Amino acid sequence: MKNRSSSILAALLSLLPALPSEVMAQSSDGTDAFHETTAEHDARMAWWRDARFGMFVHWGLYSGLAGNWDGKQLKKGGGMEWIQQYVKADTDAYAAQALPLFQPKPGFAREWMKLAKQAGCRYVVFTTKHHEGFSLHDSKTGDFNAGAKLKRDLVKEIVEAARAEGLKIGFYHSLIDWHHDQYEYAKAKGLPHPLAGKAYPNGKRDHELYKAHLHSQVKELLAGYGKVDILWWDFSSQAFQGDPAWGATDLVNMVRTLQPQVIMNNRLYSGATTQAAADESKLFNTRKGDFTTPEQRIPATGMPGVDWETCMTLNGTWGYSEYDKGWKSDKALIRNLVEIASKGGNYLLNIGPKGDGSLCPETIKAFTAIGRWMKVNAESIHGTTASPFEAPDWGRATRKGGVIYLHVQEWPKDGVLTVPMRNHAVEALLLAEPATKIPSSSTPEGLKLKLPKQAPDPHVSVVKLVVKGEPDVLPVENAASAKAP
Ligand code: JFZ
Repeated sequence: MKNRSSSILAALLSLLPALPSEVMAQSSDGTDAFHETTAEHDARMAWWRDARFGMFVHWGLYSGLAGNWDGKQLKKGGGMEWIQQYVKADTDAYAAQALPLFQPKPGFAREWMKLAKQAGCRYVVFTTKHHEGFSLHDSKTGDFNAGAKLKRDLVKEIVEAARAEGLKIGFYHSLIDWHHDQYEYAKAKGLPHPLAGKAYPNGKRDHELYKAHLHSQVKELLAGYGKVDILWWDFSSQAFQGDPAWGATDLVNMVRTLQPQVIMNNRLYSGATTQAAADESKLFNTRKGDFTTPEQRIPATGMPGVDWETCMTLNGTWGYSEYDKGWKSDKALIRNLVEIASKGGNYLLNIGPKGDGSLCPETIKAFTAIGRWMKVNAESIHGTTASPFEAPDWGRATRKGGVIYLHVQEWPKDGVLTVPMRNHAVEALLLAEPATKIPSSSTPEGLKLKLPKQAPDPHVSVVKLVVKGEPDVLPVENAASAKAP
């Protein structure tokens, strides 16, 4: 029987109004483990919002296969971390080919993290386990992991290398598992599995046992490696998600107990958003994750009030393929970073190291080019918020309080840049040539800046513009129509 004082307390508590500042309260469908105020939420998200740029790493047994099956190129195209799915191999056939080719050299992760650091990345998210089911840590749960197979703890090695460069740590963890013998792929509608449509080789399966495996490995990962800053789940379908699929409520509760400050994506409940949805920002629900993950694309506009991160490959594959030569140009990568920052999002740019952990020259070249640009222009990315105005013809912008960073992509032929704002300039200078002051004048069409003849950067030149007062923005049509005839 309940005692009298506790029932009085319960009665009193029920009289209290819901706190208006409380976001992500327990929902009726029990999907939420976040209990925090808006202020607490903003404090937890602060470093992530400032970061704007991170490195994604896809590295696992598929990396050694490098796009080959039976010793020859499987097929054209990307997504080679899915090779087990493409060839419909069971886990034994897959491991027999892939394991011997996965031979991490000592100290492999140091090169990744140095490359990320010099590029201006603030965080790194790496695959602790991809869909193939092979865990990179020394797991006591099962025997398909680096500890059991290689006598290594690759998660520890990667985390230590990242910390040595001062990078925040993100764990990608696949919910989908093509190895575990209790994963009931027949129930996992809408999710890939190499044996889909075939009977379970072991007769019956009990998905609850897979969930227990998932939870216990996540627990090892979150309890054993110090502070974890990001958990990047991957992925669900509408038909298979949340509690039935992954025991999401319990999983998130456990995660938040072990790592109260961790930031999570929403893929415990949703798929990869490779397609734009008309009401994308409205679909987002902070009860189901801290940020949403447009994949291989940049949303058409920003999503005010929604935290989002575009993840993208350098070529067409997440996991290494020796055949994929469709590398994005330095210009495209730098402009993507600028575009994403101008819309208030983060850019998570992928590398796919080889089976020995080394990087191909194209990967090094790409991140080095970004680093060269960031060395001059990082202050226009880190700690900024979205542009106060729509993208003008000449490029994009970001903002840091009273400072507007103008990312000039099309250098004006007449040397005059029109900024669609009524404000007066306090100061304007090029980040590449800070000693040269840029003359400005306020006109009805906007703020005109007289730029030097030559763009200092072949891809994006950045003007730092300090203005008086809140941005007083002109509609971009007006600013554009004000161009010289
Ligand atoms: C997922 C993974 O499958 C992929 O290997 C990679 O890790 C990426 C970051 O995340 O990508 C997906 C997931 C689902 C679809 C497409 C890509 N989908 O449903 O079309």
